[in-house]
Amino acid sequence: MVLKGKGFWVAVVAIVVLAFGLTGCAGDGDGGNDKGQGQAGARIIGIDPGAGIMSATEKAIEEYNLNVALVEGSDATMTAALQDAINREEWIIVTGWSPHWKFSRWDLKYLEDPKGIFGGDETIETVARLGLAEDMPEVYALLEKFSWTDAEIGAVMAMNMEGGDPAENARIWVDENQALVQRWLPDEELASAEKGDVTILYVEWECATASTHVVKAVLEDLGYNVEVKSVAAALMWQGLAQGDGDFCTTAWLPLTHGQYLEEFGDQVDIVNTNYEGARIGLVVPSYVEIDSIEEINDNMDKFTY
Ligand code: PBE
Repeated sequence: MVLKGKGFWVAVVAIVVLAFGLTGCAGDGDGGNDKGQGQAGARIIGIDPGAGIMSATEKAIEEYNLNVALVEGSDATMTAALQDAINREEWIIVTGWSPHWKFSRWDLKYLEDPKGIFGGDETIETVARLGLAEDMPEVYALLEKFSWTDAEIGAVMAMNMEGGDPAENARIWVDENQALVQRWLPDEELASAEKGDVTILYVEWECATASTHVVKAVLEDLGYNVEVKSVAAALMWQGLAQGDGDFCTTAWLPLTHGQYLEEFGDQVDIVNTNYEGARIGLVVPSYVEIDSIEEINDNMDKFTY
């Protein structure tokens, strides 16, 4: 039996460690596709676990009997994965929704959902804590009027997509869009002499980031001191129910946040619809050659992302 010297084993260990280290780095540089480039087997790139679209997707996986894993992440990791897959024309499925800037950045499509798991048209609602109407009538009156179109929220989301600080982008947009902003402003007689502190709760979804910071900028122009707090979806609803925040501009109904409405509906104030025609579903790049969720199982080997 030949015994190797200490130096030999040190070298072996070093090579093994180095090899693992290098593979690990290559994986990271890949843009986070830990499945490994080109490996078959579908998975759905999801977002934060409390998002309504995540529970809807879990339901879809069950109802369509999909043989896929749902990966948790965030809006930001989902769009990074899309970018990464599209760069290589790999087949990828993500949890997708509109309004979102991803549809102006890339050519994408919703997969048909014949079972209707993802619902139909949704509205985005402004929801306040109970008592805000009495405590801050001027703020409440603004919330009753705040609503905008796809083009309007789209313009703000596009600025955020390009980069920069969402608060600064919203400030610029509000300054440049005074015609619309004036229509949201409360009647003069509601202007309170005593302004105060306002806390807006939101989740870091692009649409929510855009609307939250725009309303913040408008309230600041009215003289309020505004704090925006990013939280998990469940904590946004719970926070409003408990009065930890004053309002949010990003409650999706009837389906997406239906479970939260059921739990907290009688402890909050649904103030106004601020956006119509929102939608959630499973989204793929247009080059993916299937059109329906029902076709996923038969094309498993093509989903390499
Ligand atoms: N979204 C965006 C959220 C609501 C806003 C569709 C990702 C959700 O699924 O809860």
